[in-house]
Amino acid sequence: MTVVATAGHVDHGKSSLVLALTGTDPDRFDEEKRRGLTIDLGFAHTTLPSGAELSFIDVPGHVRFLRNMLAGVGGVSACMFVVAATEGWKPQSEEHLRILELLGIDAGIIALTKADLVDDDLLELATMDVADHVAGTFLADAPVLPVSAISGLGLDDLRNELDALVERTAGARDNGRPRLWIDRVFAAKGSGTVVTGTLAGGRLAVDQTVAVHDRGMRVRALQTAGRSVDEIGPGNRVAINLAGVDHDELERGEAVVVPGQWRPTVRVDASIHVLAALDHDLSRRGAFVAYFGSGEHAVRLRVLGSDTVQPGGDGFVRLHLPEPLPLLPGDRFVLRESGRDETIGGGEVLDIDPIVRASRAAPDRTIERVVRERGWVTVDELEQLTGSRVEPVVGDWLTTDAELAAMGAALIERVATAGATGVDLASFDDRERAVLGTLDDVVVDAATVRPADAVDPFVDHPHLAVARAGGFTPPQPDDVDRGELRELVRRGHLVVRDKVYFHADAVDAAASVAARLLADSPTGFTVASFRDATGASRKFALPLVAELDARGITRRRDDLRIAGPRLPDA
Ligand SMILES: Nc1nc2c(ncn2[C@@H]2O[C@H](COP(=O)(O)OP(=O)(O)O)[C@@H](O)[C@H]2O)c(=O)[nH]1
Ligand SMILES: [Mg+2]
Repeated sequence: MTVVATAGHVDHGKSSLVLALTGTDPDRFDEEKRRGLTIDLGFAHTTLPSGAELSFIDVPGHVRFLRNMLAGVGGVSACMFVVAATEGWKPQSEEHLRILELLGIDAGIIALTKADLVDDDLLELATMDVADHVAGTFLADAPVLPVSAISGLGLDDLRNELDALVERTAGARDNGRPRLWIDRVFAAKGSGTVVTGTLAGGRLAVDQTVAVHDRGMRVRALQTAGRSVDEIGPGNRVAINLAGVDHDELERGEAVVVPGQWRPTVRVDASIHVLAALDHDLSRRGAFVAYFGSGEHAVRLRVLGSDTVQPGGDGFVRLHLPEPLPLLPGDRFVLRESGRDETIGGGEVLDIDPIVRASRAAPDRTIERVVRERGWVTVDELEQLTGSRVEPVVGDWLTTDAELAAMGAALIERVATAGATGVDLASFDDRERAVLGTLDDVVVDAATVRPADAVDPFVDHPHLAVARAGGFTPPQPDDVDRGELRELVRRGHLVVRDKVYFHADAVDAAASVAARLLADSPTGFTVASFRDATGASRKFALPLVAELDARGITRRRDDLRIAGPRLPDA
């Protein structure tokens, strides 16, 4: 489905043309029918000759209802621009064209209505008049079709041109991030709250949880073009029946989104183009309203860089919104001055969470800037900020080369200072741990980080397990390389005495045995009683006792061993 908005001066035949093309009168309200005047948005859909589906959003042309016009064109990608051949270009033709341009709408066709009321000469004049006014705009090459909603003149050609328009209008993008700016809210008999809008950015499905602001609700039913559907993709007019919310709790201008995918914001940096026809500069003085999506929001603004932007000029502004909106870079807006009731200009959101002071902000749409300004940002956070998902640099994080190098150096320093004892892994935060994993100069084992050169490569030597299992009676390490055996001893993993290689733990255990024996008989113990206590033969008991003597754990007095200065507690 392609959604097309009408545009053009009041009374030029927009609503009549939509009725003639679709059979649906877009003027929905009694007052509209009575006055013959569109006040609010109207909706109608039709199937084109090719079979393609097209939805119209019919907007009011009267300047007094411009805010409703803005709500209608906020979500469309193409327009049907209407100019009455009888009257030609009028002020609201001009303002609507400017607004469509500011919103970045880039496809459309022009219907020269009321062609039944003018002769060929006038028709030709009107055609030239229109061509003059759209020169240099996105409508410069658009077909101009004389039509009559009354006589039916040109309607078949118009339908074919609408088909061609649908063909050349880019399909809606699916980023897995649906957003529907609400343009109508009502209570439907028997089913409760219904909102309508043009779905963009992703799909919605029945039973899905959605949110407006931070309030959760459930999609109870979905309709498009009058049909019920279980699921609907972007680019369609959609009516959502919502469970869990009352119709008077919602209003036009709010957005239905999926919770957690957005970072609603009250402050954005944006580009701004000021209309050339404006008779004054844009400065912070004035009461402004900004139109985002289908909504109208009173905003405060500050021009970034210089203090003003001249008519016809481009600049940057920081906008302060009264309520958080789920925006992303690339969203377009129109800025009006409410006091003077005039359109100032419009632009594109560049940063939804500006963190640099306004005096120094230089917004653009690059990911690099967002990363640079923050130093560190997770890929999830970046997606909320920019709508783009990119590969992390380290862990879940993105950062600059300089930040990464600085943190790496600081971590190496911190670990080196701790030396071989190392630093508890728990004392590093998420980001530091991710960076530690990339450093060659440090080693992370279970819970400790050590300098790589302080890590003992012999701790896992296979013979250590054999020696430990041997306890007080270890096997001879005949199969171990002599050099390695020397290292194992030098590093304190093995203790050699009288050619027996004990595991260091066995010597500690022997010290405990000695302490126990001396607690029982403080006058001393014999090698025989030590042998009985350890269960080791004399061949092993003698070297063990000799080692204890050498360490000052025991001392020899005749045939007895008595307490030495290093005897542990029993
Ligand atoms: N003769 C003639 N009258 C038209 C045509 N289109 C609209 N009108 C009349 O012009 C008036 C305004 O039309 P409307 O569709 O409400 O204009 P809108 O304000 O642009 O929506 C109505 O009285 C219509 O009947 C047309 O093609 N030919
Ligand atoms: Mg109308």
